[in-house]
Amino acid sequence: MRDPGCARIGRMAETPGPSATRGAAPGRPGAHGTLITVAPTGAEHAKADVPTLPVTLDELVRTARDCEHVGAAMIHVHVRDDQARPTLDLGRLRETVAALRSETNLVVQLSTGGAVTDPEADRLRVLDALPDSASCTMGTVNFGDDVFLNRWEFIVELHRRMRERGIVPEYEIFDLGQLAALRRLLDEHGLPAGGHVHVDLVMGVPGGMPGDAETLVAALRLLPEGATFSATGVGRATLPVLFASLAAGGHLRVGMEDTLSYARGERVRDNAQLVARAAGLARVAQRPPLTPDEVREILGVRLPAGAPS
Ligand code: KMH
Ligand code: ZN
Repeated sequence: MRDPGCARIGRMAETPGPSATRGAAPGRPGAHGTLITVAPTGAEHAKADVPTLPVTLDELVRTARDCEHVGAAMIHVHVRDDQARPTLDLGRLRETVAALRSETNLVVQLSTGGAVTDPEADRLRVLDALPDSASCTMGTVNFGDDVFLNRWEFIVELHRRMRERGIVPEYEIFDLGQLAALRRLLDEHGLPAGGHVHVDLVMGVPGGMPGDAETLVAALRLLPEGATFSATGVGRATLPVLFASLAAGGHLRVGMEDTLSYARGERVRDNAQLVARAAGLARVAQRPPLTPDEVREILGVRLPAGAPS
């Protein structure tokens, strides 16, 4: 039997017309304010090269508190092992989710993207840590000199398990064709947990879509109707994407996962510096930072079944 969500999704999957384009205006849910997500660590940078990168649980919790204080509402988390290497160890992920829940009010999102070398089984197991939200990348993309592999069956399995557990996905989009894949996913497998579609446009990865205003606008007409979106510009795309997203009624993801340079010739001091800048610009745009509880309401985030509160 087709999922009850499919009637609505069937309409979404039609070729986007003028009404989908109109949806890009500040009429999107939550567009009176700005969801600021911090992505503090990632899987790519080495602690030896970036000594201020938060890699221990203590460093992560301290960063999370500082970022919440200056306007973040969600945290996108990659964890590291004792040698500061990326890991998807389930015990460590559970401990991290618990610590962030007890020390902050942030919406806790775990990465299922991991590092480019992580096997699918380990990436799926991330969901057993029962975060509020998890990333779900909508296709394979060249990633610098590497390949970030996301097969169709794997994507469907992530989506299915998140629905089962009540974890709200953030669909990560590295290239425009991945928005067509998102429409197919929703059409064939129904709305995600929470009943709302939220997308993050990850722009400026070498191998993916460029990080500029024209490409962001092109992405908007491919978004499912009623979806919200954040945008992330990697490296030198950070500021063009931030301004374009704010102007288009979108939300922001910032952090040291994506950005290590604050200005020409100036290294980022810490994640809170990037969040504070995003929050200041969001206020200037008359779209001040949304609180974590406002974000829960917009994205449909509830504590996943079985998760310790
Ligand atoms: N580290 C990248 C290979 C995600 O977190 O879901 C993938 C990534 C996306 O960062
Ligand atoms: Zn990530």
